[in-house]
Parts: sequence; structure tokens; C-alpha cells
Amino acid sequence: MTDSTTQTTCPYCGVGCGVVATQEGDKITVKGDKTHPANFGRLCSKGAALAETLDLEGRLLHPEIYGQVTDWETALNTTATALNDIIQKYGNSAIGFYVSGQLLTEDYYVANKLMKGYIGTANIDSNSRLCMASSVAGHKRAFGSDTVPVDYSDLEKADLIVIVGSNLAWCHPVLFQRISAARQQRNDKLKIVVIDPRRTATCDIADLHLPIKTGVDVTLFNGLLHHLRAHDHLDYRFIEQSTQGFANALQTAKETANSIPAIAQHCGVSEADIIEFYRLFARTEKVVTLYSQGVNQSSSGTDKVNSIINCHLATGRIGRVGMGPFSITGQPNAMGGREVGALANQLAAHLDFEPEHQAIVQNYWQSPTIALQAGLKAVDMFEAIEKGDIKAVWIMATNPVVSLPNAERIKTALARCELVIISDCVRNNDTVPYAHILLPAQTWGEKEGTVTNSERRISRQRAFLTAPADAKPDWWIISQVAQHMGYQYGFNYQSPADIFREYAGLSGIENNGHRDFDISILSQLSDAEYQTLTPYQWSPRSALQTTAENRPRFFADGRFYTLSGKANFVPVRPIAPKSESNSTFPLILNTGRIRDQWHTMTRTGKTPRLLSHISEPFVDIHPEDAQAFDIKDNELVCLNSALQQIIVRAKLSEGQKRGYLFSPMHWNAQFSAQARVGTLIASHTDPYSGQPEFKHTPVAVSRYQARWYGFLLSKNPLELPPSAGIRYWAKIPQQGFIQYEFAGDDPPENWATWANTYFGADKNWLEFADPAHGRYRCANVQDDLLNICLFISRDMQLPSRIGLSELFNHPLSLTDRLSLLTGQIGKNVAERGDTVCSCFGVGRATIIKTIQEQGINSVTQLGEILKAGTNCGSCIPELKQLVAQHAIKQVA
Ligand SMILES: Nc1nc2c(c(=O)[nH]1)N[C@H]1C(S)=C(S)[C@@H](COP(=O)(O)OP(=O)(O)OC[C@H]3O[C@@H](n4cnc5c(=O)[nH]c(N)nc54)[C@H](O)[C@@H]3O)O[C@H]1N2
Ligand SMILES: Nc1nc2c(c(=O)[nH]1)N[C@H]1C(S)=C(S)[C@@H](COP(=O)(O)OP(=O)(O)OC[C@H]3O[C@@H](n4cnc5c(=O)[nH]c(N)nc54)[C@H](O)[C@@H]3O)O[C@H]1N2
Ligand code: SF4
Ligand SMILES: [Mo]
Repeated sequence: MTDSTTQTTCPYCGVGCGVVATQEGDKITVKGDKTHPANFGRLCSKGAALAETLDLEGRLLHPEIYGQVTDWETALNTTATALNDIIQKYGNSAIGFYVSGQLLTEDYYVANKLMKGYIGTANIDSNSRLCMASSVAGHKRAFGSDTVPVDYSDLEKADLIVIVGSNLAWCHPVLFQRISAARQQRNDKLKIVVIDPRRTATCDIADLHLPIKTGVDVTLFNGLLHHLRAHDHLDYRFIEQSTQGFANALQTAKETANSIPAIAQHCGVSEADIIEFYRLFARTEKVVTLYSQGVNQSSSGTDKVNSIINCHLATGRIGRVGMGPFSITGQPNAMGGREVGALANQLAAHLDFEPEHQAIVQNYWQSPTIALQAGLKAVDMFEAIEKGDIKAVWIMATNPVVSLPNAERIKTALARCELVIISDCVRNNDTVPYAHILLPAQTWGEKEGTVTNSERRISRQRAFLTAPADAKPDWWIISQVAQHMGYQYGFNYQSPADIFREYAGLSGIENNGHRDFDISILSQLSDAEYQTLTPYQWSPRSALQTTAENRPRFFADGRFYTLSGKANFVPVRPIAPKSESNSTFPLILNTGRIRDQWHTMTRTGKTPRLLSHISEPFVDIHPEDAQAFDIKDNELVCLNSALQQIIVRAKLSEGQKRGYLFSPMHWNAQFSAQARVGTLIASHTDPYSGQPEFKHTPVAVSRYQARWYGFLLSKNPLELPPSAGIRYWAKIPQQGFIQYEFAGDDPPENWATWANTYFGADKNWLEFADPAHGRYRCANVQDDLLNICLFISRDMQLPSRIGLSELFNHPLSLTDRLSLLTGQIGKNVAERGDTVCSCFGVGRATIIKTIQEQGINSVTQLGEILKAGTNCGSCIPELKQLVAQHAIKQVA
């Protein structure tokens, strides 16, 4: 490998794909790493676009105190003094850290050490509380430890994969690709069941889809447990030797889900489908049940997890090749955060709040103190901030004003907080304006450390860029603040390797196989070995010295990490979600992710290519519901919950269940006027895990009756005008310009004055006005190049944006100038439609036209003609759907 090539790990999802960054001159390319065991070279659309996200636009480059740029020494002193003052005045429990699965393990470890070993409370929680907490709680209840007993290769060896509450095709695309490939290779012998209220892209490979209502999974899996018993599919030997509590769990299952018609009715799916699922599960030995946020993000999330695990324990399908319950992690280092104990109810290295464990950690750290009890979980922490019990909060690598439930209240809480410290890479997200102290962090490509993926594989993130200006690694920032607080001894790290060795060492202390997590073999790595560490999957201690092939797996010996060594069946009763629909809020809103955006868009929102698949905030609605509420496709709608309102575009979708809506979590104040879906969601949480119910909010939907619509294309980003009753705007970065879509209430008296005021009185405007029809158009050309154009109309009939966008790319001819405002430009440019294949920029309309005109009837043929789907493959499920819908049927 040449000097300019760096092997590192993708910063997005928990699949943890290896990538290779290559620098040739100024050009950086990012490709899949063929040697990485998570992806073997594959990447999804987000990973494939990484090289386009590396510019410094929007970066936080210097420390700031109350909005004033300062140097690091001042920032560190001020932060440390302010924290110490608050501790002195109000006690240590007045401090909270809110951290993130996007920190590296080394960052996470020192943040946890500072809070739990030095400040002395456990008020440190991670955004993983919103993500993995129910799985952690479910694992601990069943196994006595937070152990994920499945590897990715098990997905390829299974005969049945049950995908529950996971849109794998969009959220863990490379795993989806691995499963699709295995299925193809094995002539469809690998069966797939998808359990999800929506017909998602994941259903593309499903043999059976159960579109259940949200929140009913416990009933479905209790019914399965009862069915397995009734049809004699239990593994009594395993139950006897390796588990406890079976009779009780079975009894509860029987009481709550013993009749197929009742289960079908409760879950909102057909009896035939339920029976088919139960039979498939019953007769297939090698089953993996893979699950994600449809399970975790629920007020009964932990019970859902245990209802799934119960079925695997009852059949002994755990700890063997090709089977087991598989909670997949969301963030790149959600698993690493669990390992280092950066949740408020754990200590480091899978140790708990038990006196012996506290002693182990404190002795190892030689720390002045150790937290004695669990701290506040994310939602409670922000309530404590609002109440004034927590006076200082340090937020690292997360954007809670967008991502926490009841998100408007988070603003109130932060506005009231005496001291808000934020470490981030960006200068502006929805949370940053609330910071008193801003600390600039290095980002992906600049920072060094490790992450752990869904299959417990630790991979290195390596730097290939020079960190800009004052940006520093998070571990450095935290260690320096600790040292400035007076804790020199525990934080004298010179490198992430120092931290990693210490952390690995802790996992082996008094372990002897009593605890699942032991990577102490890595505590002796030299700096050079750490630098070249290849992906390492942690396994039972007995496997430490063994090669990957014959390595024992967790629970292979039928032993678990409970006191008795037996796994616990947990009797679980179905509980209804915390709030249900009613006459005011008749529909249920489900929220989640889309294919090409990552969370609050701070990285993916920079890339026109990734915004071209879906460019505006939206809500999916079933056509019959849309009709009932008099809503047409693409119209703007208001979504109201008991808390707030948002305005987004309606998308009619047959894949939506009747009575249920789906809206993405991504859009925020940087990208739209009023689209933070988290503002609608109440902060109901699961009683065991504290995880919020993000997928079940009663709402009302109504058309937003705008009085005017418009769009503006501008070479440069603009401050949007506060006036003209703009109720809806969406910002869509495009190649070479920025597109803004608008809709509003009362229009201004005079559009020309308005445009002049906000977009430059100094500019020479070409204008066209037709007040009688509410139409106004203007444009500004500078040096023969289009600079800005604005189009306003009373209705949604506006000229083609695509046609106009061409004018940003070349000097305008006289004809261009004359026709610029006529609305005729681009009339003949074929509309590409929304981009389906983001790698090659192929739009929906082009694809449909090609299918129809060229008689295409397979995705392969489509790829040969348009290249669509031939690079990362993330769009293949949508391409298949388009071929199925539009191929000209052969008449026999
Ligand atoms: N493109 C993209 N990928 C990502 C992310 C991203 O932001 N963008 N984020 C990453 C992170 S942090 C996470 S946590 C993962 C999340 O990955 P997923 O969990 O796959 O994603 P979600 O879209 O949140 O929700 C998954 C599905 O749960 C379904 N669901 C809702 N309620 C229920 C229910 O009650 N029961 C069942 N069975 N299903 C239900 C929803 O309809 C949805 O399709 O994705 C990771 N990958
Ligand atoms: N409605 C709804 N809400 C949800 C969910 C849902 O399904 N529905 N899902 C929840 C889930 S599962 C998750 S994981 C959360 C995610 O929600 P968040 O964690 O709030 O989302 P991100 O956009 O990933 O925020 C990351 C922030 O960290 C910064 N950052 C990135 N890298 C670094 C770094 O190395 N160091 C530092 N210091 N900063 C960095 C980024 O610039 C960004 O501002 O959202 C949750 N919220
Ligand atoms: S599946 Fe995509 S987003 Fe996830 S790690 Fe791999 S390349 Fe990154
Ligand atoms: Mo997540």
C-alpha cells in the first residue's frame, strides 16, 4: 500500500464497513476495503459518497466562549473552572454529560472515566439510550450480560432470517446485500420474513411480510412461543440444562396469545400469514431473528426483545452456527459505547453497579472516587436540566434538539441551563446555538481510534486528513479538561493507543471468564501494533488465542453469565403503547430513516447526490387515508400531535398501512422551516431501558393551504427572509447552486420590493410580474452567469427546476437571457424525476421511460443500459419495484 492509501472504517452505520481512502494530489477517493470482514469491499450509497463530504464548509474550527473565538488554553481553563465551580456550589450531581455512539471508543472511555471515577456520579448517558438501550436491557435480563451472540456470517448460513422492525435495505445496506447475495447463491433456500408495519425496500427479498400494527410484537412472539409448545417444537434438553423460568414464560404466553384469530386481529394481519410465519419458524432449525428500532424504540421495547429471545431459548437456537437473536446496532460505535460503559446504568468494560465491580474499576483507575449508583438516563437528564437540578451539561457528538423526543422542550431546558458545553465538528446544528462554550472536535478522516460494529468486531478508524485549524480529538479535549480540573494523574494520555491499552486491560481484571467482555489480550499492543491492528472480533475468553475458523462462540456450551449460568426466560405481557389514536389525533405516526440521509444531516446533507433521492421532508400516507383527509400526492400537509406541528410534503404510498403515517427523523432547522419530527413525539419511555417511544405518536393530518408557492435557485447560500409569511421552506444543496422551495400564508404587497430587500437592492434584476395571477419572477445575472432566480405562483404550477439548473453551468446566451423568466426554459429537458440511483444520478422518470420504451424486464438489463444499480447496489430494491410496475407484460 502506498503512503497515500489509508484503511479505515465508515463513520455511518453499525455494519462497520472497512473503507480505503486514497489521496492522489488533491483528490481523495473512498472505496470499499476488500479485506474487511464486514463488507469485503462492498459499500452502500452513503459510504460511496464519503469523499464528497470532506470539505470544511460549516466546520467549527476554533473554541468559542459566549460566541467569541478563543484559544485552547483559555477554553480549557474556562471549562474546567466553570465545572469545578458548579460542583463546589451545587454538588457533583449537578453535572451531566450527554455523549454519543459517534464517539470513538477511546473518547467514550475517558468521558466515562472522568464522570464516574473523578466527578463521581453516573450522570453520563449516550444517545444510544435512544437506540440500543432496550436491547441492552433485554440481553441482561436473559443472559446476565449484554452479549450479542450472532456473527454476520450466520446470516449467510441461516435457513430463515426473521427481520423485525428493521429496514435493513436502507439502514444496514451492506448486510442487506450480503443476505440478498446468499439468498441468490442458495437458490432461495434461505427464507426471509419481514415484520414491519410498512412495506419497506427490505421487503424486496421477503418471502413473507407481516405488516403488523406498531407496538404489538410481544403478542406476535408470545403467540409463536405458544405455537412452538403446542406443536412440539421445543428443545426440552436445552430448556432443562441451560435455562430457567420456562414454565412461567410459557404460561404468560398462553394467557396472552393462544388463539390465532385473536393474534391476527390484535396485530392487524391475516391469520394465514401468522400461521405461515409460525410454521416456517417452527420447522426451520437455523433461524436468525434480526431486529432493530421497530423493536427497541417502544414503551415495551425491552419486553419485545425478551419475547424474541424467549423463542430462541425455547428451541435451543442460540450459540450455534446460523442461528440466534441478533440485535443490530445503529451507530458506528454504539457497541463500543456499551463496552466502555458510557450508559448511566453501567460501569466500564461490562461491569455493573455492584460493590465488587465498583472496587475493580476504582482500583484499576486509582481514582479518587467511583459512582455508587446509576445516573440519569437521557430523557430524565434533560428533564433534570429543565428543572434546574442539573446546572451544567456537556454534549458531545449528538444533536439533541433534533433527536430527543419532545424536542421543543429540549430547547427550553438548554436555554435555562447555567452552563452548556458542546463539542462538535459543525458550527451550526440545532443544538449549537444553546452552547456557552463550544469546543471544536476532529471529525472522521482526521481522528484516530477504534469502533466496534454489530458483530462485536473492533476496527480502527485512521486519519488520512490533516485536522483543520484548532480541531482536536475528543479524547484529547476530555483529558485536557480533566487535567485542568485538577485530575492530572488519570488523564495523562499521549495517544489513543494509551487509552485503548488501559481499557483493554480493565476488561481482563478479575475476569477469568466470568464476564463476557474480555479483550485484555489487546492490552499489550505496542503503538505500532495498535496502528496496524486488523479488525478483531471479541469472543469468549476461551477463544482469545484461537483462529477465527474454529473459535468457540458465545453460549456454545449452553452457559450464560447469570449467577446460575442458566439463561432466563422472561415472562412478558403485551402492553399497549403509551398513547393511542383518538378523534382529535386519529392517525399513528411512525418515524425512522431514509436511504441516503444520516441522522440530522450534518454530513450527508452536504452532498447533492445524497439529497437527490429524497430532497424534502415528507410524510408517507396510504392513498385511502389521503383521500379521506383530502390530500393529494406532493401537497404540503400539517402534522399535528398533542405537542407541536410540522409541515412536510405528503407522499402517497401503498406500502403504508392504513391509519399509519411515516416521517423521517432527519430534517431540521438547517434544512427546513418546521420539520423536526421529534417535536411531535412525547417523551414516553420503556420502564426498563428508558428508551423513548419514537414509533407510535397519535397525530392529525391536514392539507396546508398555502396562499403562494415559489422556489429560488441561488449560486450562494442565503439568509432566508423573515417576512412574506413563509411557512414552509426546504433547502436543497445542488451541484453548483442551492435550491430553496417555499410556500407561505399572506404574500407581501409587492414581490419586487421583497426580492430587492432580501436578496440585494444592489443587484440588477430581470423581472416579470403578473399580479393578476399572483405570478412574479426575477433573476440576477452576474458576469454572464446566473446568480439568483426566484419564481412565485399562486399554485404549485411552477417552471422546471431542472431546466433552469442547467443555466448555472455555463455563460448565458442572449436566448437564455430572453427566455429565462418565461418559464419555457427546460420545458423540453426530460425530467429525470427523483434520483433513484445516486451513484450514477439516474432518475425515476428516466428509468420508467427506459423500461417502457426498451422493453426492459430485469434490473440487470436496466443496469446495462443506464448503469443504474451497478455500483453500490443500494437502489436495487427500488429498481426491482420499478421494473415490476412498469415492464410491459408479455402476453402469452
Ligand atoms: N440511511 C441510514 N441508515 C442508518 C441510519 C440513518 O440515519 N440513515 N442510522 C443508523 C442508526 S443510529 C440506527 S439506530 C439504525 C436504525 O435502523 P432501523 O431500525 O432499520 O431503522 P428505522 O427506520 O428507525 O426503523 C426500522 C423499522 O421499524 C418499523 N417499525 C416501527 N414500529 C414498529 C413496531 O412496532 N414493530 C415492528 N416490528 N416494526 C416497527 C418501521 O416501520 C421501520 O421500517 O439505522 C442506522 N443506519
Ligand atoms: N423521531 C425519531 N428520533 C430519533 C430516532 C428515530 O428513529 N425517530 N432515532 C434515534 C437514534 S436511534 C439515534 S442513534 C439518534 C441520533 O441522533 P443524533 O446523535 O442527535 O444525530 P447526529 O446527526 O448523528 O448528531 C451527531 C452530531 O455529532 C457531530 N459529530 C460527528 N462526529 C463527531 C465527532 O467525532 N466528535 C464530535 N464531538 N462530534 C461529532 C455531528 O456534527 C452532529 O452534530 O436519533 C434518535 N432520534
Ligand atoms: S452499510 Fe453503508 S453506511 Fe453502513 S457502514 Fe457500510 S458503507 Fe457505511
Ligand atoms: Mo441509532
